[in-house]
Amino acid sequence: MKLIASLTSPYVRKIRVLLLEKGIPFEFVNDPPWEPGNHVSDFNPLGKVPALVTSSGEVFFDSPIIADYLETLGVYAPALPADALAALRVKQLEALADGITDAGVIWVLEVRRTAEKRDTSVMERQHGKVSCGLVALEKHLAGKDWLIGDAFSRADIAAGCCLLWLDFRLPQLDWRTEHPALAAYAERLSERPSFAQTVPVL
Ligand SMILES: N[C@@H](CCC(=O)N[C@@H](CS)C(=O)NCC(=O)O)C(=O)O
Repeated sequence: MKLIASLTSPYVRKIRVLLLEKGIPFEFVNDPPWEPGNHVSDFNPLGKVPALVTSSGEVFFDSPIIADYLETLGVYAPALPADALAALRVKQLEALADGITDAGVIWVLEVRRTAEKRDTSVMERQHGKVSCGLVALEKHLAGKDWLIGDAFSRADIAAGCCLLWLDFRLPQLDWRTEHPALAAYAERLSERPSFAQTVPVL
């Protein structure tokens, strides 16, 4: 199994964490999609990472689909509940965490434009999505150890990758001051070996 990937993508990190949590061996192919001459579109026509090439050569993208595929392998520990509705609730929170990351990515890309090209209304709109998303995540956590029930799930993997990516790319946001419960949760997640082994590298 091969993961077409980059060392900084929060979506790639979700899959790396999941593979490590499940103990599934894989080849990490570092092919950043922003680098000229990359081969990502050979695997994903959208030119985005992650893409997973299975041992039979089938390709899956994007990260929630890859995560669903990994669940079909039936490897312990499951990151999704067996019950379909309970699984949907986990995926709903995964979508929330991924959505915060999506808004953060648009915001970062806007920040990187030159001052005369930068559209502050785009930055404000995405900032709003990140802020509302964080409030919603904290509400779901509600003082518990994990987002859903009493078990670590894909929702926690997505939330951890999102929160730790905000630290990495948007340190000016300082979300930890406003969300101490989420900050403590992110700290706990970052101590898991799967997270410790996948810290973004520039
Ligand atoms: N929804 C996708 C998002 C993937 C994504 O946007 N990946 C970024 C890296 S962080 C990418 O490859 N961007 C390249 C591009 O947009 O051209 C997923 O969950 O896999």
